[in-house]
Parts: sequence; C-alpha cells; structure tokens
Amino acid sequence: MGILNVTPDSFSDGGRFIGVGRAAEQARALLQQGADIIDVGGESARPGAQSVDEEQECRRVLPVIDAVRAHSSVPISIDTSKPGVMRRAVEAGVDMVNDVRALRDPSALDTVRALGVPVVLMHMQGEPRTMQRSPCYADVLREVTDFLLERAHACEAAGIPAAHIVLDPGFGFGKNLVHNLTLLKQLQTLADTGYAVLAGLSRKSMIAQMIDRPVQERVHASVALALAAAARGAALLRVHDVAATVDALRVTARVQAGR
Ligand code: 7PM
Repeated sequence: MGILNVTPDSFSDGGRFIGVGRAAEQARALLQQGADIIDVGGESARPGAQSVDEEQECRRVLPVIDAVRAHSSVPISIDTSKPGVMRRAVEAGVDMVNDVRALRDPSALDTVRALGVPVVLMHMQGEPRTMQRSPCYADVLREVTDFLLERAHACEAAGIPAAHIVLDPGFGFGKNLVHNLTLLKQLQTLADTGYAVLAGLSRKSMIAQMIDRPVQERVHASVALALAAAARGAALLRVHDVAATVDALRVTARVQAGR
C-alpha cells in the first residue's frame, strides 16, 4: 500500500488543496514502483495535527481520487474517520476504507456495511493532538489485540464480512518505542486471529528513536521494519518507499521458496 498524502502541509496553501497534478503524479510513481493499493489521506491523524471538517477533507481528497481513477483501476483506500467522506469517496471510485479510529464514529459501522467495502481498523490510544504525551499500558499486546477484536466483532455483528476486516496495531499512535517494538515482535499473535493484518511503520519517529535519522533518511530502516512485519504475518504494508519495499519483499519470497 503506497501512501498518497494530500494534507496541506505537503501540497496546498491556506488549507485548500491545490496540488491535484502533483498528487496524481505521485500516485503514478507509486504504481510504477509496484504498489497494489494507493492510500489517499486528507484528514491528518498525525500526532499534533489539527482536525478538518468534512467539506474541507472532501475538497482535498475527491479531486485526487478522480485524477487517479481517470488513469488507473488500482485499488484505492481512503484514510478517514468521517462517514460522509467514506460515502463520497466510495462514490468517486474508492475501494476500501482506512480508519485510524476503527469505525468508532456512531454511524461509521453502518456506513461501511452499506458501502460493502473492506475496512482497516487501527488501534490508537488517546487523540492525535495529545496521544504521544505519556502512552501507558499494563500489557500493550493484550490491550491492542482486545480492542481490535472488539471492533472486528462489532463490524461482523453489523453485517461486515470477516474477509473485509483488516486489523492494524497503529504503530506510533499513543505508543512509545518499547510499546511499538513489543507489538512488532509479537505481530504474529495478531495475525493468528485469522483477520488480515496491516502494518504502518514507514519513516515513523520510532526509527529516529533507534537510529536518529531525519525523515528522508529512514528508508533502509523502514524496509527492515516492513520485512519484520511481513515475516510475522502482515498481509499489507503501508509504505512511502514502494520500490525499495517491493525489492526487499521479492528477494525475501525467493529465500522462503528456496529457489
Ligand atoms: C506524522 C506522523 C505523519 C504519523 C504521518 C503519520 C497509519 C495510518 C498514518 C498507520 C493506518 C504516517 C502517519 N499511519 N493508517 N495513517 N496505519 N492504517 O506515517 O500506521 O503516515 S499517518
């Protein structure tokens, strides 16, 4: 899954997204590098980020979705927690919902069921603006797993099929380095639930905490973390550096095959 950010920090001026051409170009590059899914996000659940309303989020993402759809039938996911954005994005041709709030909005569950699309349920402790202040768990693996299973079961009870549910421990979302490493080391436990697992580790600050590199110099470490997640059962990897990750996965698969 290649990351396509359409937040104003990266592409726009004054909160109004203007970089459709640039975003479409970036989407083409991700595809050419071997991305199987493009994740379009305009809300920014990033630590410390300001929230945006539905209209503003749609003004950012819908033109980009249209532009990608005009050139390609690649599966697109929409990174949002708002039912209205989910609906309008799927109407524009989006195939999957990626929700860092795991469909906790009161009408999000019914919206995804009615849309009939797969959904990524991500764990987050606290809220983006404050979640990294003092993350705290008695047993991080158990708490994250229990939360995700509760959300998955709520989805199934609402009529979303199990095959449409993807679980994501939410690396860096209300977690310190030891929490993140514990979750990654034990990721197979989450995969053993039978639901597909997604891991998003690409360029995250947990890498800086280990090797003190600025964001543009975290590619190699990101690939190492992606491989660690894949080895522990992750079916989807949400990454910025698609070419490097695909190369690493291809040779890893050959080692596994032994031929
Ligand atoms: C700053 C900090 C900028 C964090 C961007 C981020 C995930 C996600 C994000 C994830 C799923 C990033 C994050 N991370 N959705 N959205 N899983 N499902 O690295 O780990 O892009 S935002």
